[in-house]
Amino acid sequence: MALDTISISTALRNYLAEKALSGQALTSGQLRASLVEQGFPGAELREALFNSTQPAVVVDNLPAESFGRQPGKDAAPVADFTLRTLITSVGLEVFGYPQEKSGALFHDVYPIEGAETTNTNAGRVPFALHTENPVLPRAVRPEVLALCGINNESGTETMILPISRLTARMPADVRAALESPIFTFRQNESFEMNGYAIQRKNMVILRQRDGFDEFRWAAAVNHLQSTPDGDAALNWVKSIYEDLCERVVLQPGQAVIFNNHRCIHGRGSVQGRRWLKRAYGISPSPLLSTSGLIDIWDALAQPALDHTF
Ligand SMILES: O=C(O)CCC(=O)C(=O)O
Ligand SMILES: [Fe+2]
Repeated sequence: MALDTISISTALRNYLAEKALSGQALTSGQLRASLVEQGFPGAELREALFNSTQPAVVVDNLPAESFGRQPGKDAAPVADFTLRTLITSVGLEVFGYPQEKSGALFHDVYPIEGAETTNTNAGRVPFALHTENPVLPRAVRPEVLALCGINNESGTETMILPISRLTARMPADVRAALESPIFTFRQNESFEMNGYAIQRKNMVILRQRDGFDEFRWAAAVNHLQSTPDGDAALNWVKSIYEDLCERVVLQPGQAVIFNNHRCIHGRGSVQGRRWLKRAYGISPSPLLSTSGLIDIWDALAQPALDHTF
């Protein structure tokens, strides 16, 4: 089985390329309305992401970023606009955190010198399957992630596993353990918290919501010790997840968008040049500032949020 792919029309691609470079500042509402008018398949994407057991879609025939740009040095306005288009088209807002990448809304993903052997998106060694920002409460975790290819000379695979595929094979005792509040999460290294580190104890990894299984999974190294049953359940997941996942080599003009509560994702090794752009999407919320930021300190201090998942 491969991931579903939606290929947009060439007329739409040309429209997006022109808008991306027009310098026109559109609100989300204006952009959404113009996408509907142009026939962008936002409703189809939304249906897949929120109402199906395969909540990950590859979008093809998007405008490609111009050649010769360098990650970390040059802007990538076409890729940024593509990500904004995808996320806006499904009714969500692009957002970031002041404590991650200085509040950037669009993140450069490429191998960084000195980080080659880290289990992060800046590494070259395989990056284990994970949920994005699992240490944070659900209300401020990305609901969807979108990744857009700029250069993938290294032919690196992005791996995506819909959780329903995992739970369909899961023994009852593993499920019971993953639904027990016995797991600890800690923050990703990409967060800058004045030297503090967030750790969240007594959390479950798996639960049902709105009729779908949701998963909260740190890349292998970020789960601190659990109980023996918990550790056995973690090992069961790790023994099977790579065999079950889908793999896509994102090329220029291709993107993938997926539900971050209902999929885990990761990446193969990076041997040559590679550059993706990444953005997070979330439903409109009072926690979101007008510039699209969610302050982690504020979110963690909110007594009204559900901090249990
Ligand atoms: O590079 C990729 O394909 C995915 C990396 C990743 O997990 C991320 O940037 O969140
Ligand atoms: Fe990730």
